[in-house]
Amino acid sequence: MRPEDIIARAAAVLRENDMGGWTRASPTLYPHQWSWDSAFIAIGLAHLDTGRAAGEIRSLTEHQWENGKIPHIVFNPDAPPESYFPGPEHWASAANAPDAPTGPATTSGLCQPPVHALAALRILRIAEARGEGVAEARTFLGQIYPKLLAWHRYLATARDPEGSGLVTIYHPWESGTDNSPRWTPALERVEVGEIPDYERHDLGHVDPSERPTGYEYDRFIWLVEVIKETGCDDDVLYEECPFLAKDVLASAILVRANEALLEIAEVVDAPKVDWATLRAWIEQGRAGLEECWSPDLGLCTDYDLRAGEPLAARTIAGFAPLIAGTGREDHLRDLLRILDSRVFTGNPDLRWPLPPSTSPHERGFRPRSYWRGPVWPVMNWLLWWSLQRSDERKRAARLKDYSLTQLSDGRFGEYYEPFTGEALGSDDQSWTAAVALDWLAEDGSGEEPV
Ligand code: 9WN
Repeated sequence: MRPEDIIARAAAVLRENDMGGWTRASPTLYPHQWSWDSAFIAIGLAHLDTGRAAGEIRSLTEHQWENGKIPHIVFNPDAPPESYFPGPEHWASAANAPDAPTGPATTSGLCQPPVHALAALRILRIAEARGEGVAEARTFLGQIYPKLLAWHRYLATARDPEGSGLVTIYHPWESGTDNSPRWTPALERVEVGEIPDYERHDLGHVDPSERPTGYEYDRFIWLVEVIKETGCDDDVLYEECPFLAKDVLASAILVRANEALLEIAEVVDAPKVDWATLRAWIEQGRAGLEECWSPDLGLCTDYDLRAGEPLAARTIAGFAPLIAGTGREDHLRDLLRILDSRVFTGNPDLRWPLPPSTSPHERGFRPRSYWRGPVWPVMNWLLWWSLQRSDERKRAARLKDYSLTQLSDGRFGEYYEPFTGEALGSDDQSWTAAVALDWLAEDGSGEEPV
């Protein structure tokens, strides 16, 4: 496929998944609105229509919880009950949680990594680069700013009562990298109680070898039961949730999101006290990530708060300091060395030198299984964006070029087998189409100066 054909197909995928003001994550497997998907989708949409991109974020934040949480799923009231599990009926009891929003649409009680402020700022920058819709984009930022500030405040307080600068999660779904070996030891420590009978609709859409196992799903569903039982109460979950972990990838994204929000604060002329708060959160986030450095792996590692020990695994999340654009010079050098090495993109058996979600050198590596090995275009985008910002332009360009080669099959797969390049999971995945649009944008917005 030529670049212009990729652009046309990607735009068609987003059109097809447009549910009228918000975008489903994919046509069959994921018929609802997912939080971090929407942020990436907005970045892609901005190249087609900045107003529609703003609408994507706006519609998501209409379902923000009273405590500031942006829910991980906003359920599509028109999706049939058998389309996704756990769906709105399953989460319905969480709708009675004191902080849950009122209104017809139900949400899940979890959250996902906070990419939203990055997307919101990109909408303005893209509008500026195109010379179109700038005033509207500024108005949008004015409206969205307090909501994003409340969201970040929730993460910095309820999800970090220790003031460590690191985001706590109660469920692997909150990390967005669900069955990654990052979480295996913590998940193995979870004792499953009584769970309702359930049917996995995902297995009707995708080959089971590409999805999490039954062992993992039982734990996922048990954790949902525990979380619902507490009314999604953060204080209680801190005491009782059998899975409680510090997530370095979400924390790195939060550092960048706080930087973006600081820029937005300037655009909307927010009170100076907010600027100081945002700066403090950025510093705290950087310091927290520094604490998670593993000299043995040359990567950053998550932390299991329940067991009181680091979760050592060679996964894409280990590049968190690079994503946050922070850390000691020697650590950043180590990260780049590991990225280029056989542990990640230098593995000679790879179809393209693109980072597998889990290193082929890791014990839990499975080349077809979801976050245990496949290459995820959206993660390539995040690394590409971070490399550019760290002035690693050559590496960034290489990552982008190979990613586009991968996507020239026109399937817009959710993830790809690292050795064969086969598209896996869902086809026509919205965020894959969105990042392709951003990579191929000719308005110069992707090359914004650091
Ligand atoms: C559970 C929608 C989402 C992504 C996640 C990805 C996957 C859901 C699932 O799909 O998770 O939230 O059912 O597997 O892991 O990152 O946001 O694309």
